[in-house]
Amino acid sequence: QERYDAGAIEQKWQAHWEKTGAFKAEMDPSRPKYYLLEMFPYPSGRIHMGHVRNYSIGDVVARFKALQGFNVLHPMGWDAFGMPAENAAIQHGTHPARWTWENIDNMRSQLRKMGLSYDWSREFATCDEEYYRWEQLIFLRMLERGLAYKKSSTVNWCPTCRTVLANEQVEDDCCWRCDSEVEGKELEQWFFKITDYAQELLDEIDNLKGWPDSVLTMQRNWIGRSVGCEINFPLEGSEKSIRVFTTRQDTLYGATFMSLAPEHPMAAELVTAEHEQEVAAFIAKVRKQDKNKRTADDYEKEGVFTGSYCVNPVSGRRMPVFLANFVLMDYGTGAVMAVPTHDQRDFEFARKYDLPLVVVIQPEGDALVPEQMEAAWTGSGRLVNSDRFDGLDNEAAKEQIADYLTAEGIGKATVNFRLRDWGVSRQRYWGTPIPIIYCDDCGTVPVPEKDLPVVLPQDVELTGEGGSPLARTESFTAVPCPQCGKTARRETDTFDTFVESSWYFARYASPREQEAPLDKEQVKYWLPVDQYIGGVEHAVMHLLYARFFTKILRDLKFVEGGFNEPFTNLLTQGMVCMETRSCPEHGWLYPEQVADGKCSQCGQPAVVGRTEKMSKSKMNVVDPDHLIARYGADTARLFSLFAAPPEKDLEWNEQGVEGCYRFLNRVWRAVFDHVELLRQAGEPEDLPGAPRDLRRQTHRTIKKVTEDVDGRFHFNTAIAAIMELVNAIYAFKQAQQAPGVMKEALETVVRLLNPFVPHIAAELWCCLGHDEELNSLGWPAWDEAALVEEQKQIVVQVNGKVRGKVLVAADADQASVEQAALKEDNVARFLEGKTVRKVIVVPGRLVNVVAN
Ligand code: ANZ
Ligand code: ZN
Repeated sequence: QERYDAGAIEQKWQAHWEKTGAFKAEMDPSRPKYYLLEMFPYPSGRIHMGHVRNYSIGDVVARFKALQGFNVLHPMGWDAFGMPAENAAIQHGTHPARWTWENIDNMRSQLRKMGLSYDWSREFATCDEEYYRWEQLIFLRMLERGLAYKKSSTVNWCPTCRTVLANEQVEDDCCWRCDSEVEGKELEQWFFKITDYAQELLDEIDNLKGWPDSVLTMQRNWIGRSVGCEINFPLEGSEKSIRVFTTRQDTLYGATFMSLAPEHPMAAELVTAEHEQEVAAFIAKVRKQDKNKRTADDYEKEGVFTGSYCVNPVSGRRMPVFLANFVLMDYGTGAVMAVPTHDQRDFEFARKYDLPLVVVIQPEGDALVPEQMEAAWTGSGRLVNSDRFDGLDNEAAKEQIADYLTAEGIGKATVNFRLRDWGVSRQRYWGTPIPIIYCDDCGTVPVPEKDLPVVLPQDVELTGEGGSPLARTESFTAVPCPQCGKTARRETDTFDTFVESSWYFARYASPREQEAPLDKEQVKYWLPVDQYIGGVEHAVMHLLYARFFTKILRDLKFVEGGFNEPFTNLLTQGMVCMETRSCPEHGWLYPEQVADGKCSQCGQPAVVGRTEKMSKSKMNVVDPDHLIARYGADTARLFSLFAAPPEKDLEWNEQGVEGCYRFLNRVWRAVFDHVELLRQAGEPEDLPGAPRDLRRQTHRTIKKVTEDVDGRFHFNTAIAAIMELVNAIYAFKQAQQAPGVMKEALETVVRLLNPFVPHIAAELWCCLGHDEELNSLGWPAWDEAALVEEQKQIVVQVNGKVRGKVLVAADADQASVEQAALKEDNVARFLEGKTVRKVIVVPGRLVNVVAN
């Protein structure tokens, strides 16, 4: 008998699949397609258990769908631009390109060892010129349509390093390299007009039935539609007015002061000479505060009086104009009418600066008294102190006041979105060059399409100082102006890497297309992605940008045929977690640094800490390579699928892995123990008792696994059912009498295991004497008839009246049915003292006892 040698089997089948092009996808309009995609990895160096889990999940679905007869597209590639490559270059002196390609080679070979059913012929990396050139084209077309534009915006600036920092490079408001305090700096940057699509992106969320609700909610909140009014407040002693955005126009009569963002363009002209110094100091202070923190509820609310006043347009009240740190310039109009009685931030602000409170919403019960309020009343109520609107319910008042403002020309109803345009400029080297040229005479000139791609130069000097190395690379920046021919300068910013990941899924349909970003025919056939799988950390940005780009591609006519939303179904898988362990002397410990619960360096007991997401920083990681070398890819796959449902966190444990390995060995032995017998066996015999029971379990397992996997991803329960079937096979003692039943059961195990552990399944199939490949066989179907319970319920009547029910074997003969009926407790009671004259048996249904 052969031993289960995972390594040898896996190599053999991986080579076989590669040679036969087993997973190569070809457009075939006669067959239904299924496009399965896992979020492509960033080539950071090595794959980790999170990848193993993500790709194992995807691979089950891809293989299952293929077995079901779908024409499956399952591609893989690399999200290859980004900062880590640049950082590695600065720290270790390797070129980002070299670092990236080496990592890709590494990770590709790691992934290959997992036996994933990818169509590798479609592989690409986003740093391929052949990919990003099309991104540059899309950008130029967006520019033509006004969907890309340039405006000034604030970036993180390190005054010491004299460089722009990405958000990830700012730690506690300080530069990650030199620790000096980061400043905001205004720079001209490129933006994509995603706000044009805000309403559509919001509306179509309702159609994304195959997405988790939590993700949809996050997208809704991110888009953040608010319905309210814009209202003009005339400035005292001026023709001008300040415009505010409010969702609470019902509180308008309670507005007692005005709060502007410190960045508000009118701020300067509003400041009176007397307040100039104080205001300047305040603006400088706020500039250093983090925008995201400034608006948080628990952030200290601060402001400064400008010296100017405006007028409440309905109450006529004189309102002092303040600058306040919690008002942001890039939301609404950058100005807030402050209603301290009904807005908590305004309340705190008013208490701090001693500003007046006027109650305008009166809740049911005790009347609010401004002097006694401890917090703003933000609930509902009836209007008071509001002139003609007094007594109205505040929801009704919102509408009526909006109408009134429109009629009086004071304001109007508006909708406001939280979503901002997408800033895509990055002052980085390792990214897609933005195809723009600046000419002193002609201004901003797009690179002509015929001159694409603008290739990212390789010979740059990466020092990490003084901004983007592209800006210092003369051979790149100096370029003749396409319009006048005079020497001009190239744009040296590159795109945010989220741009590449916003359309890669479409490029997989025609990855080698030479004439356009996408081949329309291919896209029409393959897209949308039927099932997308990835981490929930991408719930907002990546998924929203991908949805936005799909609409851009549609509107720019790069695709046709109603391709409108990129991902029909979305599965967000949980994290892979593991216990952390540390030594009082040596800090965090890798699992292999702990032996018998002790630190292997000093022998002190290792302290078991919290179970957390696997991460190198806490050393609670398992290297997939080691795992595969020790147990094989099939065990690694099986464990990541069996240990938890995909959307839940998975806790790593060695015993679980061992258990999966033992199970595969058990399957292996079950086959080899019977291999001779099975080669001769024929169709399953129809024998009562144990053979029929095993048959029934076989078909029930097919049904359960099919239903658990198909669209539900309950892999853990599916695998558990297969394990039970294997137990039943071991318990079956009639293999000699019913070899056909045994054969059916064992072959079913192999076929059901195929999507989960494809190597061992293929090998066992072969060993069972089949020439035909397992993958060409299709997914097994269950036989309804075989599912039927062996026992049947029979109704028992005495003289035509129902007196009881009995369970009998479905194929029981008349005599035994009759006996069982007469013995039934209740029936027996009715027959007491009577003589049975006749027993009529209607097979499978009913027994009538005639007695008197
Ligand atoms: C007056 C008012 C009274 C407000 C009241 C609320 C309660 P959402 O729902 O998020 O859209 N606001 C408007 N622009 C702002 C800005 N640039 N920075 C900070 N806050 C701003 O919130 C809309 C509310 O947020 C607006 O309604 C405004 O305060 C504030 F009892 O106006 B409200
Ligand atoms: Zn610095």
